Amino acid sequence: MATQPQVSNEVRAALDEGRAVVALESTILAHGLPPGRNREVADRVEQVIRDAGAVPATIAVLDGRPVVGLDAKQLDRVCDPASALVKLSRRDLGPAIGLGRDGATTVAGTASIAARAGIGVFATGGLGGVHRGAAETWDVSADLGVLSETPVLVVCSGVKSVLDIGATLELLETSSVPVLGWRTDRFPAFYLRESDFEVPWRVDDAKQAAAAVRAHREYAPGQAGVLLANPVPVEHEMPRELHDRLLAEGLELLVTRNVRGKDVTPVLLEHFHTASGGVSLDTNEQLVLSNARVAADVAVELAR
Ligand code: PSU
Ligand code: MN
Repeated sequence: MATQPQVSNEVRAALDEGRAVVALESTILAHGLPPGRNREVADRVEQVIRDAGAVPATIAVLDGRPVVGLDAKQLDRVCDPASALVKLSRRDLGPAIGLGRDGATTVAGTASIAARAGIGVFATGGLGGVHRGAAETWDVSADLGVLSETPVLVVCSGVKSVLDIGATLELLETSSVPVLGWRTDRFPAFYLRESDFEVPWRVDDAKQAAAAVRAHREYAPGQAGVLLANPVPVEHEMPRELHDRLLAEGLELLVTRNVRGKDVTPVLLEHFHTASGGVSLDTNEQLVLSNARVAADVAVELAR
């Protein structure tokens, strides 16, 4: 028998009663935000979801068990750098669970566990995507492949400008993943509200978003998820000059330090956070909170 996910009582009750549940990832806590701040964000993001009438379910793997709906102690553990949690993409779930290890789940890892637990809506900061230079390095986040095979709505602020956004959007199209812009015609670029790319579809409220998701599940019944792209609130967008400078530095840093594989995203994020004196941290937190709010509103609408 495979290990069953450990689902918290609160999440279990909500799922049984058909109430709205929003999944949350743990990589952003363990590897995307600095210690201390990560724990605060963990609480705030859950509160935003509760305030909107949904139940949050933060997901990680602890002691070889996928946990859906971390409690306060478990969140402490995920956010404590001393736990040294590894980053679990979907391919890492089997080894981590089978060998009884701990880990923080990425979008790919979280979406897989969420779908298995019956959760259809997931909020995060940024989706992984095609890295610049992927034609040479082959560095394409598993988030894209998983989204093409996992029936979950992912609400995020697009993908970071450190990625090749055009290539990422092409791959989403190839994978039959619908991309919806939340009150925008432009695909957002995480720290920035707009990239150079348009979104194929725009929705202006939770009703429209839920209608698109419902119809997608019915008429495109492969197993593809849906991406809902919500730009960071305008007052929290990063100044463009600062952003462009940090991006150039960050990309340079990857080359000089020879960073590869799953370390690329955390190293870039860390550079942004330290070199911006915390400006990017505020942006990061605010966009996650905003995505959580939108995800909860859509989850409530889907549960009607
Ligand atoms: N984007 C962010 N912050 C993050 C991540 C992405 O703005 O913390 C994390 C997510 O967990 C995402 C993962 O699934 O990075 C993608 O990593 P990779 O590029 O190694 O697949
Ligand atoms: Mn990668």
